[in-house]
Amino acid sequence: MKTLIDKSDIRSFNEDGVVILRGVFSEWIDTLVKGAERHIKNPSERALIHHQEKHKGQFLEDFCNWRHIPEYSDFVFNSSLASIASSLMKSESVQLFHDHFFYKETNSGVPTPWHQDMPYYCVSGEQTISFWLPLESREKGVSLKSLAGSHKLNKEVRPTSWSNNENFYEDSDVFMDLPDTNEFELKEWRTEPGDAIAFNFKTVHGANANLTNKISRTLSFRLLGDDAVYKQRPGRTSPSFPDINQKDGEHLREDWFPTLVNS
Ligand SMILES: O=C(O)CCC(=O)C(=O)O
Repeated sequence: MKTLIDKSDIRSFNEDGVVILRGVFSEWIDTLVKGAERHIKNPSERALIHHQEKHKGQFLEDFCNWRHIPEYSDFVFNSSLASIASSLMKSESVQLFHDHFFYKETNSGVPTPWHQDMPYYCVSGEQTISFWLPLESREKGVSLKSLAGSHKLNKEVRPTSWSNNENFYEDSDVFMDLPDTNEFELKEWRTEPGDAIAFNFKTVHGANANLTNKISRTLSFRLLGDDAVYKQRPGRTSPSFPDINQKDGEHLREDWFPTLVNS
């Protein structure tokens, strides 16, 4: 069997907090495109729509759909996703956290601001990973951009609401301001369907607006490693799990967040 990742990928993921993996999911693209097409016709009640006055296109994001989109669950349970995650995170166990869909229509004009994912989540830990999978070819300027090493900041970056840039939580003193992005090495790549950008939940990342005449569909799959545990946040998280009924420090409940690997 072809080795999908090597030691230098593992080193980059751990040192930079982000790595590009070329062609690792090529054989899954038809399945995921089919899932995305099904998804666009039937977004969940969690879906958010972002729009900017002067641009005609919309930017839709949606979360946690693997249970009702069979192509997504096929990918989660039957692809190499979990085994790659285990190697990159150096974790014996891999648990599914959630899937996140980004659908940007042509000329949708809404950027994804610089942010870390972790502070929006009811989770803490060092062993976390997201896989960002573009379903079309993406020029570097409309691909994911990340700040190398930002996963090692000693405080979490204050989360904001993407629609109005206001603080996401009322009590946000425990967070730091977004650091000067120019002080980090920028990691961004032209990407093709089948490639994945893997990054830690604490890596600061963002994406420019889609001002092209091509649609842009991306799936991010979020996974947890050995040391990831529940963390109560000072308000509603994104995605939110209102009835989760867990305490700080507990492993996330298996019935909602299945274990994919436990070696
Ligand atoms: O593709 C995008 O616009 C942003 C992706 C992102 O923020 C993520 O996957 O966490």
